[in-house]
Amino acid sequence: MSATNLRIDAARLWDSIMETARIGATPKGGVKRLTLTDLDRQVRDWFVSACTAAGCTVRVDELGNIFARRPGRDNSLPPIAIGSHLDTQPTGGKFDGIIGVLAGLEVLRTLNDAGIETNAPIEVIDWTNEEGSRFAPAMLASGVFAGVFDTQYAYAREDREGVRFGDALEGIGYKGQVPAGSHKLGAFFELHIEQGPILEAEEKTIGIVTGVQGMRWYEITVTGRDAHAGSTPMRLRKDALLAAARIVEAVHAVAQAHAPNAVGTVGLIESRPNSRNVIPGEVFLTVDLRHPQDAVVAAMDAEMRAAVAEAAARTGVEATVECVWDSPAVHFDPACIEAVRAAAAAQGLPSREITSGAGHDAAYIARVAPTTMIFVPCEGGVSHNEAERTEPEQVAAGANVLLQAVLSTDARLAGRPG
Ligand code: HGY
Ligand code: MN
Ligand code: MN
Repeated sequence: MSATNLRIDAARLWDSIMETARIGATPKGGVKRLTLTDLDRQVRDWFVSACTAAGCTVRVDELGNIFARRPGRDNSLPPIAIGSHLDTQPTGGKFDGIIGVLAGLEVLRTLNDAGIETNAPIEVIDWTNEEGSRFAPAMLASGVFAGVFDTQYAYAREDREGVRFGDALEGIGYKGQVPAGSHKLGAFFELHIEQGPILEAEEKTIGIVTGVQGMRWYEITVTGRDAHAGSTPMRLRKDALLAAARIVEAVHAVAQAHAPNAVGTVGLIESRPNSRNVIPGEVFLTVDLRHPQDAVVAAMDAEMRAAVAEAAARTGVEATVECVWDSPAVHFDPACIEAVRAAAAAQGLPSREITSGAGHDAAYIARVAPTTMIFVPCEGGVSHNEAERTEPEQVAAGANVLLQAVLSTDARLAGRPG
């Protein structure tokens, strides 16, 4: 069989997804597998064992990124890499991140079954802490690999209980010795569910991802004064939660002002002392602003900061705003994008170009290697939700485009016709 007609084993890939979904399975059918928890360790162990059984050498870097390498004809060449993440949101689904890692494993298994030797090595990667839900910011470990953050910054990041990233990493036994970013990648491909409604609405099977929108994360602390809910007149209150409510409304208004492509979200809010008969004296909340154009993100930043100051003044409280993450818009590599387009066309799969609304490790890896992504639809565009769903046929179609894009890129980089 010619390599261009090679297809993955769809049932084997789906079984792998369903098997790993049992690690951290939630009663509502989702997966809760926060980064650097024992559940993360369990799925990592599963992944390392499966890659080892597929004949790979496995290395772990100092951020816990796992690199499973299948040798090629010329192992002096930088590997062509495939990857994504195995960590999930607290109310995550079975597919976000996971299909990108397991489709990479399926590509290795398919090449093994067919006895195909690629020119360059192929490497499948699990990037630590893509979600940023437990340890902000998101894409932390791929960011260190790409030189955006340094290792000590990552190790010092704390979760809301004050646990340090470096200690949690050591705790699950995945603090490797390989310096982060110490090897080159010949190219990087990431398969992911779209996590939005476009592909399903347009009945497209493949998203040819051309880039990722710009995004910024903020931490806001509102300081008022604890006081008695019964004996404090309204005019004397310094109600931090009232100011926070006004800030939530303002974030929504800033996004609406830059419709239709801007989004703004307050996702995490902690009110203290959180007692029903105490006026909240302090509130901690997060803001997530995104737009495909960096200039608009900057404008939204200024408008949000002004709105926070106005809400604080109006409520008689103080508010501080700290930008904790700024990920500029990213444009992927034209040759990698073309490899995805050609593979989808050759397999007769309806496709369309799309910019990613969600952040992905590919956004940072694009700084150090020719990179692109492949999207497949998810039901109702719903993700970061336990009901997240895609179909076996859609995952298989994405994995077959991934396989063929990787093979054609390997041929192109070797100077052979694809
Ligand atoms: O936030 C994001 O877009 C990604 O899911 N970490
Ligand atoms: Mn993801
Ligand atoms: Mn996610």
